[in-house]
Amino acid sequence: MQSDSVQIPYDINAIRADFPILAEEHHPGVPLVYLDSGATSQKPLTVIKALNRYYREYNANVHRGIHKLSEEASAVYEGARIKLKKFINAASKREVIFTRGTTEGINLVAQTWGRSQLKAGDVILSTQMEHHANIVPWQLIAEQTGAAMRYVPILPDGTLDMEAYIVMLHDLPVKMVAVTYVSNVLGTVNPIVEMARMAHDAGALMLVDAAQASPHLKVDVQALDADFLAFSGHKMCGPTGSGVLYGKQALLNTMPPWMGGGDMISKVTFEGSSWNELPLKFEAGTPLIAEQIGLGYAVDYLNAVGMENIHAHEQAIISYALDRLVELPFITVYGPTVEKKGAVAAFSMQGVHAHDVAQVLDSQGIAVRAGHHCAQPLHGLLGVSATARASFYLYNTTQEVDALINGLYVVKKTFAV
Ligand code: C6P
Repeated sequence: MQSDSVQIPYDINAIRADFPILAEEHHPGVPLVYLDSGATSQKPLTVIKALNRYYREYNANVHRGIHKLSEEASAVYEGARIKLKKFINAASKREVIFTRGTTEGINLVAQTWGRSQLKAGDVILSTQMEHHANIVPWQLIAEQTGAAMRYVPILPDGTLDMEAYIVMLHDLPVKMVAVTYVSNVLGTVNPIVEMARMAHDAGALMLVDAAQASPHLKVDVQALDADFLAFSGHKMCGPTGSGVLYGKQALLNTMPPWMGGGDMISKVTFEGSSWNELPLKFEAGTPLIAEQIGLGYAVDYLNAVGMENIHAHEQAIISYALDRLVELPFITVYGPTVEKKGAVAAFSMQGVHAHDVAQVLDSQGIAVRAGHHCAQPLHGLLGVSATARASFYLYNTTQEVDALINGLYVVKKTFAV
């Protein structure tokens, strides 16, 4: 199949022009084919300019000064929070806690909700397809509280074993279900609405790792009925160091703070302290001001393109990529078929290590990720120590998929396999 058979529902050239790095050469004379947005996305000019404008025109600390600069910085920073609230359809801006990203958000819940609620014998139920960020924070708190970790198995097609999930919820004293919305390796899109309903029926809470969902899908926390949901700004056109933890207000109110310091307090004496209102109770110290402001601009950008359009475009790209990859008998692609998959294709090549695949692709201007993608237990189940991964975003084209396929033939020839 050739690339012109796919209809792109929006002006891909105009979108690509918004991302200056895409016009750069990767090596002299070799254009960049960026297929690593799962690791971090590229940034549109509006976000780059927003960072520049903050530092040039109104750089000041927030929530502190009464001078004009600080008031302006505070207003734009809090304005970003409102944009994020709308983006995920939270009921209140108090439910939007700014974090450095998904990892910090999950650690926050583990160390505050977990520390105050878990006890010996309780079960934290995660899955076999999680990123380390949704395993290790729970292992740490399990060790500290005596709670136990269990993992919902995956089926051979790379989807969750929902029957096993139901049995585990029924048989085990599960207090928290910690699940990824979209797997960063398999691309599996999990049925979060159904899983949250089942978790709640069993008396458990649900935390959703939305790191690979918020850039690509319309995330509606009220429709999902997630108790907590964490994501990273840098994967959705925003700056590194930006991100959000969403939590239901009633839960956040009962949780003790995590980090202590400035901004998170109401009153401090030598004898003790009391806490600020939400969300500041969980935002100790000077926050990542420019970064969260930049994330607000990223949300404006994604909204302007339209999350539905982005999703449709990516579905066309991943569908085309999967069709082309199966043409290559020396490639194994992991994860479900396109109906249950996000814009991620992790694969291995017979007889060639993933790092070598990535290196030869890189020499042709094609940037993919290679390794365990911070999902070592999953790779253990797949029976490989590493995979190569192409991950797509709103600016990728079918021509870039063709470049990947041609590049893989070059890899095959290079290693004579
Ligand atoms: N995955 C990848 O290449 P941070 O690092 O906090 O922004 O995001 C962590 C994280 C959590 N969950 C999932 C599903 C993820 O994919 C990631 C980040 C990147 O796959 C970097 S390891």
